[in-house]
Amino acid sequence: MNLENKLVQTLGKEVKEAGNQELYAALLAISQDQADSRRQPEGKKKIYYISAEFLIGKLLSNNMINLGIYDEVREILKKNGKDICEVEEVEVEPSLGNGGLGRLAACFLDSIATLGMTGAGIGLNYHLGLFKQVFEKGLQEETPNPWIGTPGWLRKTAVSYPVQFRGFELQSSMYEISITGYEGRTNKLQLFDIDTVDERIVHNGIDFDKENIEKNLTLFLYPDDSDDKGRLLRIYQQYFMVSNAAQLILEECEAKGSNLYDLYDYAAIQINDTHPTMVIPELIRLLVNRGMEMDDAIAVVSKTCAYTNHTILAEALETWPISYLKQVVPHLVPIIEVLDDKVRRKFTDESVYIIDRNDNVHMAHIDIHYGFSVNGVAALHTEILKDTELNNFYRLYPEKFNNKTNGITFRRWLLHCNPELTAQISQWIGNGFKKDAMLLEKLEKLETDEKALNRVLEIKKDNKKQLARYLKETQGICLNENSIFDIQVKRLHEYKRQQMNALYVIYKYQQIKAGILPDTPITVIFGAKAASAYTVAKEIIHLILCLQEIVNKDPEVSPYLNVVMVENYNVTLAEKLIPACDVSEQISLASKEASGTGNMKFMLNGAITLGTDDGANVEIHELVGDDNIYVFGASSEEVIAHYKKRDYVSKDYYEKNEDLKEAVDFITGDEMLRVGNKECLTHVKNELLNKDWFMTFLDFEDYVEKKEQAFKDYADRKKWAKKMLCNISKAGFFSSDRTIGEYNRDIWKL
Ligand code: 26M
Repeated sequence: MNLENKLVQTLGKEVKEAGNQELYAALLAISQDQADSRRQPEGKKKIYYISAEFLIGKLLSNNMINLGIYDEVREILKKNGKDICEVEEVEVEPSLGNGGLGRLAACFLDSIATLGMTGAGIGLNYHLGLFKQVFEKGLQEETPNPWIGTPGWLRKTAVSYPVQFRGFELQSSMYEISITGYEGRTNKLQLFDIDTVDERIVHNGIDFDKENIEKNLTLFLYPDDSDDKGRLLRIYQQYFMVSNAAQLILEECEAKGSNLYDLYDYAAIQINDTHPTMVIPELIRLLVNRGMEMDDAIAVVSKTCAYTNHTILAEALETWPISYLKQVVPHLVPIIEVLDDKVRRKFTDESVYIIDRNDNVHMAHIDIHYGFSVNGVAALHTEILKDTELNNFYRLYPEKFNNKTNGITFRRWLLHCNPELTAQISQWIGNGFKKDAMLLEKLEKLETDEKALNRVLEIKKDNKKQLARYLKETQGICLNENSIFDIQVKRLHEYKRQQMNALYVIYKYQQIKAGILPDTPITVIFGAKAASAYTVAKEIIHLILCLQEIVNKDPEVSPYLNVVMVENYNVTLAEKLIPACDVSEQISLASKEASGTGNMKFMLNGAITLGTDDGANVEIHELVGDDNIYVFGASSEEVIAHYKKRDYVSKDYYEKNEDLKEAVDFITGDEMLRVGNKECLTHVKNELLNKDWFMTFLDFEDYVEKKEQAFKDYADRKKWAKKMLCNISKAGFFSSDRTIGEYNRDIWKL
């Protein structure tokens, strides 16, 4: 049956007569059917990607693209007076991730299915996801983000396992979401849950009783871990996730013929950061329960599990007091003690012990000793792990360490989010790049083609108009379409240095006030959620919202400079913002951003990076060369040396640089205090003056200089278009298909 008839049949009425809600339901049903029909037999070995986060975004368009029916559906709708974009709006985005780590997991699932590999994602079914961000009186407030609708992509299965905690047992329910690859196979994202979770216990924003595990276990992604109850709940979640994973994996492998001594011939388990680390002792426990000798169990599990590190920030490396583990999962504690004991017998260096002298369990240490692979997520990051952060482990196990530079799926981050650019690229170089991203290099030859350069600029202009329309409709925000769109969207964190960008805004505001006007008007756009217990991060949001108020309402300044902070930045908004971006802000303190993946998405869509030599920016820099990126700031070596010597004093820079001093003082000046909260603003300012742990002041001068250079260069449209084309043509390396190919070649070996 052709697609249009099928749609009419599913709708039970003519397309013309259907509302967007009905169209969404019908297209969902059709896509589900087609995805199901692409389920192929499983290969002998399967990759299990265990992750506490899968930030998958809306699925309708993505799935229709991957199924090859998107263009036809769009035409059918159009013919009937319907707009596919409005149908897309009906879907609620699942917010099952914080940021880069969760989005990476989602891109990986797409690539695993696209490359035809047998694999599954395993995680948790958070009913209310991460919080939804609303701004009230210049401050971030958090509200629940319910996403599980009917109809939806999530399907309940009959699969269920018992999970033992101290004093009680919970029975799980497994849910599934089909992951269909681009012209590829269909795999599953398997999310575990319990039937007794009760959304009604949430009140007053996102508050709830942290101790009622039967009702709260899978309510939210990572509840507040600033207090003990929140941290305990997190251990409940993590163990629930991995116990289900372990039971599922053993069952599936046995069904395929494994005798469990050869588990690693049937399964590769990728541990995404340390959140799933307890899968190691849990698997050992289950194997011993089935009669295996402890040493054999440890050997088998060690050949099955591989660990990915996503950060060097000490505060983000998980350690759990052993007393917490005893409270939640006492049956794992003896296993962890055996694992620690073996380490102590073998090595004298205390820093590699699993349980330290304060009785804290270092989760990453379990992964490194009892996994067969440890990888970082960008070349620089892996080098820093080997040379400093994990050097003591690298010297013990050099063969385990390897790099896997992150990647992004081009289906979502080009084909779906930028259809105009995609169609144009297809016209220029054919469709091959959709499966082999390196073919984008063919665009290089167009860098001298005047018509092509103009077309690239025209597409960017169209995307800026579309973003302007969307933000007007959804958030009441007005954008100057003729301005430079300078965008920083990512989680709010001091190391990512949104505060440095805010200081630039103040600097520019003061310049304009003094009559020094930019060649082209500038719009600085921010989007960021702050962790609910992260006070300084929330104060930085307040700072930006105050600047938005002051700058945009100043008739002398607003024709030249605008500040916009979008509310509730998420995958859906990213898909609109990124194609419209001119300058991509990637300004973390060198050595602190493990990789970044937004940087890759912006580059692919023709934005020019303004960034430090950090994370994957280093690799972008190498690919495009000095002329097609704006790099500034101290190198990672310099930064690491400052930390070592403890010789960085932010006040010295403040005293020396007049522009910086004026910008910093502005934070608590009269204009700000008229619109903002004195306590908040004073605190931000004092943090910078007295701590500035992420060395904003160190890089400020160079940042301003390179940013001014970029804005000046923007006026030479032809030269700028060349830079854009260069960035697009070199982005192929950052396809997650490449990354997953490497994981499979070096680690999983499917
Ligand atoms: C959050 C709040 C307060 C203190 C620390 C954190 C925190 C920071 C980093 C928690 C976890 C962190 O690491 C995990 C993570 O999300 N890492 C990101 O992983 C992405 C995918 O590999 C990378 O692209 C990002 O650079 C990296 O930050």
